[in-house]
Amino acid sequence: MRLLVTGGAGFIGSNFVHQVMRATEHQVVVIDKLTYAGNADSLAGLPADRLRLVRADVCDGGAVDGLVAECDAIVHFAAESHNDNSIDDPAPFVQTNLVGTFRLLEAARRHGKRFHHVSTDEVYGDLELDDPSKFTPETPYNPSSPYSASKAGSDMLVRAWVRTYGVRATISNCSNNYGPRQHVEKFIPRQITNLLDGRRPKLYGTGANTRDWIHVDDHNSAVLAILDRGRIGQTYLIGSDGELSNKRVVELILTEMGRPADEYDLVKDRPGHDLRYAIDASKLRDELDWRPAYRDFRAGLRATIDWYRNNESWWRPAKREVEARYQAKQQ
Ligand code: NAD
Ligand code: TDX
Repeated sequence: MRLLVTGGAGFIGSNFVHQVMRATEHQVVVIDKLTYAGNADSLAGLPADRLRLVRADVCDGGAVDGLVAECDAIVHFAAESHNDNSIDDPAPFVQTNLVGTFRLLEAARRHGKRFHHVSTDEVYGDLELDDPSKFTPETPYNPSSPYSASKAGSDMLVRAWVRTYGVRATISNCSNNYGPRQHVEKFIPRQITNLLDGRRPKLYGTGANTRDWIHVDDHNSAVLAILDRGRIGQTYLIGSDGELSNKRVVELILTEMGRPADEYDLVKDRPGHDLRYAIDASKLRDELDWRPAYRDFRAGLRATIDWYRNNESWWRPAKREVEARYQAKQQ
């Protein structure tokens, strides 16, 4: 197959391309705008005869049309992805996440191509800490931030293009990913690189907010399973039962990096901060027989810490500016 991977120079997209190269014989074209979040180095060393990187904007209808015409299937990762940035300036989120998805859907419709849309569990809003329920594909949409609202809107566009135009699309909504090549603005890489720089980890609010962590390779193996045998028009939730409070994650990072578990700072909370996410992935497991490979968060975290230790040249250029912006917001 010839896959068009949007956002393939970002965190999850680049790990997806690595996995496709390891586990399949597909050809890949990456379309990526290389925003602050994209890094061509994340694709370094992959076989040049199977991979092409095109620097273009998914909102550019002409560029998108030509690339979609040449592929068999589109896997759509490209997005503005950071909640904090969406609170500071929502405009690029509305543009890339809504208009970009619209352009891709129109091209998929014109050329009759298979489309997989990568989305987030944040479209469902949040759960109480003591609520025994988890998100399912039937949970009503209730997004909180400009980021999650723009992703919710993009999911709705996909659903409408399936029903009205018969576009052969699937959607996945995944929980929080961790692993190599994640931007230092995000929670886990920020704390690891803070410690490598001799700074203390920063927890928003009280640190009680809870996320459902999944290794990025497990997210991507699920995307490949859906692309291979998912039912058209269906939504699959991706998660691997990895619920942990932010405070617990910071304590684990500190311990794994040889520091006392209480050496962190509590900083200003995120406005509208979602309390808890939790995924029920039984549809994915039962229908597609998917299973996560990473069952031990602590082992995955250790490997992630090692990756940041060993790849300073990858993350160093972004670190100073990211921390200056957080500091200006007292975060
Ligand atoms: P990321 O910010 O690391 O990467 C996004 C990539 O998209 C970057 O390479 C960037 O250059 C590119 N991009 C941005 N705007 C573009 C545009 N207009 N045209 C072309 N390329 C553009 O994000 P990520 O964490 O890898 O997330 C990828 C996808 O997965 C997103 O759709 C996100 O909503 C979804 N998702 C992320 C998580 C998570 O935990 N990170 C969880 C669930 C779903
Ligand atoms: O320094 C920090 N301290 C802190 O306590 C940062 C950067 C974050 N946090 C908290 C906020 C969240 O509760 O940690 C949690 C995780 O934060 P992020 O890494 O910003 O992720 P989140 O907002 O949960 O969203 C992520 O998962 C869902 C991705 O960024 C989204 O793209 C994805 O859709």
